[in-house]
Amino acid sequence: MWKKIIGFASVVALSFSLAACGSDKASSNKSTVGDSVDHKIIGIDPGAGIMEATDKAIKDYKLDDWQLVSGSSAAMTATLKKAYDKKEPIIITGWNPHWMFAKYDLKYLKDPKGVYGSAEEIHTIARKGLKKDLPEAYKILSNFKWSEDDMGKVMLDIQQGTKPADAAANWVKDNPEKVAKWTDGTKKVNGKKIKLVYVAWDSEIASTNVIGKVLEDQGFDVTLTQVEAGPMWTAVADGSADASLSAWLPLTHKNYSEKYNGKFEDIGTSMTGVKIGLVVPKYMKIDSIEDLKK
Ligand code: PBE
Repeated sequence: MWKKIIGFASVVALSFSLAACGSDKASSNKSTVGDSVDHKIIGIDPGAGIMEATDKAIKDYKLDDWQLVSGSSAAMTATLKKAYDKKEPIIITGWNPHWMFAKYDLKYLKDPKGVYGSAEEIHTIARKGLKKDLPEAYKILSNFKWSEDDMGKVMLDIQQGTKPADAAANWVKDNPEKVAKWTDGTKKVNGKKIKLVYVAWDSEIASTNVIGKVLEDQGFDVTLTQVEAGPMWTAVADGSADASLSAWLPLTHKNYSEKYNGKFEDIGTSMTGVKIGLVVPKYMKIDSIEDLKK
């Protein structure tokens, strides 16, 4: 009992000090935006292309005293939620499509130097020889195309607590015409094994689970394996995985695609007009990456 009281007291003390720190940050008495966020940009997994682009942004915009914090997609969105709920300043590495833009009022910081590229696309990459070994799967994977709206539905469903496989099955059930286009002209198979690799980015969790479900319905024995970005490219290049839906090009994964040039096949674009960059809540007064220098 005594211990409990002490524990409780220290929790109270801790939350008082956190609250004090929070209100300090929210007010405008911090002189620069850098000070208001401790010169930190909240990033995701270290292998993500957006992390490399952000390292470059820090160099190119001469943000010398800034630090890119690595973690994961899930940790980043949790940190965003915490700040957003208290209207505190925060700068994150963000991308579209992502459910966070539906849930929060956010904006991209302008990137006058073009560090984050412009017209990014999501590509499907396959191991060499997939066409010969699994022609039906190859065809479905190359036909796979959907919109930001389509992916948004699956992402929101998952975000609201539905298991990724169930969210994918819901979407497949609701969109038979789109699925029919992807499977058009292919025959069902009988338990052929196929392995897809993906990274735990919300956008790729959605696409990989949807195609996984479609392939399963076509008779494939599907394995979805979650890995980091580097190992994902390596697995497709060395043939230990059959394909991945997580290749963002031309800029985001430029280094990976150059490293494995000639060792994989780019077999289709599932979405165009996607985007990466630095993202902040709309309640922040800054508009451009240049503003981080002030
Ligand atoms: N992303 C989502 C990935 C690609 C997909 C933008 C976080 C990246 O930066 O590599």
